[in-house]
Amino acid sequence: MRRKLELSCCAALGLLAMALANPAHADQATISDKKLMKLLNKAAPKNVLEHATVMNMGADGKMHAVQQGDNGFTCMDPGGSPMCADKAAMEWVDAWQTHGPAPQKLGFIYMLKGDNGASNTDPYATKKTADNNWIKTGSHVMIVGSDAKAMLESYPRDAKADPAKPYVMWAGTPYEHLMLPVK
Ligand SMILES: [Cu+2]
Repeated sequence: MRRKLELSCCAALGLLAMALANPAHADQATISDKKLMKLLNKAAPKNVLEHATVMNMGADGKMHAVQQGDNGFTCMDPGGSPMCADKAAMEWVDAWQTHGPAPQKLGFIYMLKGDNGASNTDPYATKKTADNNWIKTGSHVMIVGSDAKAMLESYPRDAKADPAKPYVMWAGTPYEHLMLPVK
């Protein structure tokens, strides 16, 4: 049976990180490698995708490489939020998921197809509640990692953000990051 999870881009990434770390964590929908490539086509520029490592989850819950890349990007579509993340961004995801310190790096993520929605204030929320400031962002890119701190200072960091404009997500947490709409 196939089930679609409503996950934020970041919750989805975390899920992927967990799946990578723990193959037994197989509680999600799977898509064919072909469909994955089609979805990823809309999530990042063609050239980036062509040279990226592409990961997909099999029915057994294990991640497998659909494509081995050489440009430092990893592309995947956990929970219906296709994305391509660079190396530092993948480290950031891991830190967030394991509640560790955010890497002192700048990471970058393409999400040109948008996300499934996320809490703007709770990094660990997986669905909308009355008070978790759920927000859905269209085509965007993300700047992550603790080296982004100074850059984030000039952007709105309100709990209720306008996703049509650049804003800081998860402000005040170690995992605050910049959301930049591109359309
Ligand atoms: Cu995103």
